[in-house]
Amino acid sequence: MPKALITGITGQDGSYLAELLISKNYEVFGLVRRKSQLGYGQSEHLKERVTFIDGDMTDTTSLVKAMTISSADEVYNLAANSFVASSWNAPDSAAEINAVGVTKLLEAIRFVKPEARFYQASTSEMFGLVQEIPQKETTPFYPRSPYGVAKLYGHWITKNYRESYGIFACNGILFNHESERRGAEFVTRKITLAAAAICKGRQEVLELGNLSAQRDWGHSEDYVRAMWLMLQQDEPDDYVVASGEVHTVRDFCAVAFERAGMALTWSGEGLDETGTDKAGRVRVRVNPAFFRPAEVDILFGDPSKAEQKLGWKREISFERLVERMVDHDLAAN
Ligand code: NAP
Ligand code: F7E
Repeated sequence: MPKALITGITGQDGSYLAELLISKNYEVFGLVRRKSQLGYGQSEHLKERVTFIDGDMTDTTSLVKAMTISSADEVYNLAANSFVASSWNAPDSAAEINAVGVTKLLEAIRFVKPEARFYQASTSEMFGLVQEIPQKETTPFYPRSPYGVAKLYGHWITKNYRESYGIFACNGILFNHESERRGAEFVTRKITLAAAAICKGRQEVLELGNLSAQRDWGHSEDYVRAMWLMLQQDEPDDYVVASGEVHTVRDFCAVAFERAGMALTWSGEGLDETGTDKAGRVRVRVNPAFFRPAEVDILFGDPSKAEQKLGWKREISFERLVERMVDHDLAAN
């Protein structure tokens, strides 16, 4: 029975990856940090099937212990402060968890089980102020947030441990992926939760920042499959994982509100732009408080390498992603 250690198991991707590995008969271990409230986040339903290990990405000893206890054949490093906007509020912490934490985990692997295979959750945010459209593995990086800068360090240290010590280490450069388990602060879930709440009469209006930001959105269930595939290859490598389609935040709102039974009409420009329902009520408006100090205007990935070399293909379309999220939030509220 192969053994896998997942950091970030309480988050969106960690929970879907744990389900995938359990379905493939892995023994799954998950690193969990202490919080003021007990619980396993998005993996609560897996608590009988996962062995949870206390630890923290900022604490080397706990990572060495996690490697020793699990003796993992595959290590998936999904732990991060993953909310870009908050990385300006806590930049040191972004660096400690998302950057130096990767080195700590690689060192733990090197000392405890250097033959273990390692997956690093790299990100399209490293492309930031994009130098090429669409972005692929060879596109130069230009991160635009403390989050993106920290992740770029994590990306390069992963490559460096591959080249320095021969560790089977892969970077998955994943573009935005969402789901019914997405954190409520990310724009997609903020929209689907609001569409559901407005539909049920519990909220009047949704306030957003940059409606023109463009993202390449897929479903987490599809993307965790790519993570696993990377660690099953003969050689370690880095891959872009993306849908190959781009949509604006405005488009996402339009599809979500339509699904919730409220088609929107858009009018105005910039800070005055609004989305209005059939009865003329403003349902979406812009609030400058949600703009970022430096924006990433467009992320648009080319997944050709992952498709050709890994045989990966996304199965859940953009429209289906939005429908699933809205339907879930309508049913839950
Ligand atoms: P998420 O839902 O925010 O989950 C992040 C996980 O990291 C949580 O389990 C969190 O634990 C854990 N974590 C944070 N700080 C930690 C620490 N100091 N020690 C141990 N664990 C810690 O994120 P996600 O969407 O699943 O993303 C997974 C990974 O992929 C992240 O590294 C993210 O940066 C990266 N990524 C995500 C996307 C995307 O679109 N989703 C795209 C590219 C890359 P708590 O529950 O204790 O907070
Ligand atoms: O923002 C704009 C915002 O916070 C998307 C993380 O998983 O993907 C994610 O990072 C866009 C941005 O995700 C609001 O300005 C407008 O342009 O959902 P988001 P993100 O920043 O793209 C990457 C690949 C990761 O690696 C990250 O971990 O939407 N936007 N209005 C807004 N965003 C938010 N959150 N809230 C708004 O009101």
